[in-house]
Amino acid sequence: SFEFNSAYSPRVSYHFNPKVSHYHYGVKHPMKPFRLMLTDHLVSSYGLHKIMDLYETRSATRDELLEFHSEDYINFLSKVSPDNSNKLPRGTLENFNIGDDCPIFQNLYDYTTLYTGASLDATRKLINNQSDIAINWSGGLHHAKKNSPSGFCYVNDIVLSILNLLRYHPRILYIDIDLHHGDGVQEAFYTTDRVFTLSFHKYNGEFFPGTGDLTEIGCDKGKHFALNVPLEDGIDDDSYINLFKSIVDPLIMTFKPTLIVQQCGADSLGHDRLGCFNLNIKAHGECVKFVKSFGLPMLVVGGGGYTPRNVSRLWTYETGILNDVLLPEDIPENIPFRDSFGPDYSLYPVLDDLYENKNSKKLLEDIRIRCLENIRYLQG
Ligand code: ZL4
Ligand code: CA
Ligand code: ZN
Repeated sequence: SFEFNSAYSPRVSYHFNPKVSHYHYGVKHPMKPFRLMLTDHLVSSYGLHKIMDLYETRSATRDELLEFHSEDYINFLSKVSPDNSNKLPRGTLENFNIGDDCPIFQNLYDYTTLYTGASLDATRKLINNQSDIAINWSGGLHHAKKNSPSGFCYVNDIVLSILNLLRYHPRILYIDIDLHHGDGVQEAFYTTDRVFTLSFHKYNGEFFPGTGDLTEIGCDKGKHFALNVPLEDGIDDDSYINLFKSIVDPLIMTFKPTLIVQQCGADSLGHDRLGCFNLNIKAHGECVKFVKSFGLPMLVVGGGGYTPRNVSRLWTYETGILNDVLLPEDIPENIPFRDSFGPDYSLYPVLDDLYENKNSKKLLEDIRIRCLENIRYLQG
């Protein structure tokens, strides 16, 4: 049902546990784990599951979470429930940043260990050199901190994966194309020169999480090993792709990572419920294709994305890209929930007609120049 693009195909593994899609943050909460089920159905209806190594993933263990998170916080996460949360000592929920963004829901701890287990399984395949590219669309929860959840993220599966990869890889590049700043990952590796963190995001000092200015470049040994690309509303396909390539290319050539972790948050698409960018699915995918073209091992994770039908379209399209196959535009007939993809039934409907592009040519050029200056420091 699809054409292969090239003779060489990387060994791709796909890590998923369908259980992860059955958890609920709350009826009106924008984060819908159900989007992961929709993605999995679309991936398999395109036949992609036949050309990848598929793994039904395990749950992460408590000890694995403790490699980054504090014991107090993990004890709290594993014991708290909607039934006992009102009986905790005063201030406990506030202390752990529990609220509208990060609510206590039924079996919360099991949810966190499931998406984290999938990232750690994917990481293990890369470490054992049994995959060139390992995918976990249920991961990518980049805001979680050592002591607390933040922005819909409870456990930082990315930080935990990178900590494991660092045992075998001297230099890891982290690239985050979620609409939001990858603050949790940046913070965890802010003082090391072995992990370079790069995030593209909406930034005005107010927009969540409030960090990600160009001036945040790392400190101590990690100085110049963090880079932020703050953008205004409405950025379009060409501006984003050009900026992305003109930063990522010299960065890879200079930093020379031995592995790349890419967070592919889908809230940078146009028409996202929480979004303000104008990206089409093909443009987002072009950034993944470009990173892949360097031929380095990759851990690919999901992240944000609040219009479930477009999240599943995007991650299916990107699963195709990572397997070097071009998927036909028409959504296959045999898929459950096919109605979600109407009336166009296209894998990449037009999403770019919504917001005015507030990123002037001059602004983008200034950002590019300042980013390239930062990258030049790496040569020492
Ligand atoms: C909601 O409707 O900007 C949560 C969150 C819950 C349901 C019922 C409660 C209604 C939008 C968001 C009141 C909600 C008030 N419900 C939420 C400063 C804020 C304090 C909380 O993609 N209010 C906080 C987090 C961001 C803030 C974005 C992105 C994650 C990721 C990786 C995290 N928090 C203002 C908002 C709703 C809700 C509606 C919401 N929260 C939108 N943006 C935020 O980077 C996965
Ligand atoms: Ca980002
Ligand atoms: Zn986001």
